[in-house]
Amino acid sequence: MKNLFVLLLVSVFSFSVNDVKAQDTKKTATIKIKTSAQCGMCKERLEKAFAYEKGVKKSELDVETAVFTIEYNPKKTTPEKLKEAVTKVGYDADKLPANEKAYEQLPACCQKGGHK
Ligand SMILES: [Cu+2]
Repeated sequence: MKNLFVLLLVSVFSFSVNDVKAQDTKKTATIKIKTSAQCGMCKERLEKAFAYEKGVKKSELDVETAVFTIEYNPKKTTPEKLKEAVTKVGYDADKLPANEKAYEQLPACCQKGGHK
């Protein structure tokens, strides 16, 4: 009887472990943000900033289209927070305007219209 109880306990435990694994696969979401980035320096600046951004797993800016693709953990951050983080680096994020102070600190070639 005692053995049966232990067996039951073990199977309940392994079920819950499987549940955690199932959730793991859903831990990543992707967002694409249209930014005002201009060049390769902008790309480096944004990707470097996002390497330390909470919940971000991977980020990549496409210089041609200025679209910033971010893979993130939806439990740790939100699209709103990610967009705000982009504006804090000095770039527009979709409809959100860049943080003025951060924008002014960008080299001239990285400001809007710097590359024409
Ligand atoms: Cu630039």
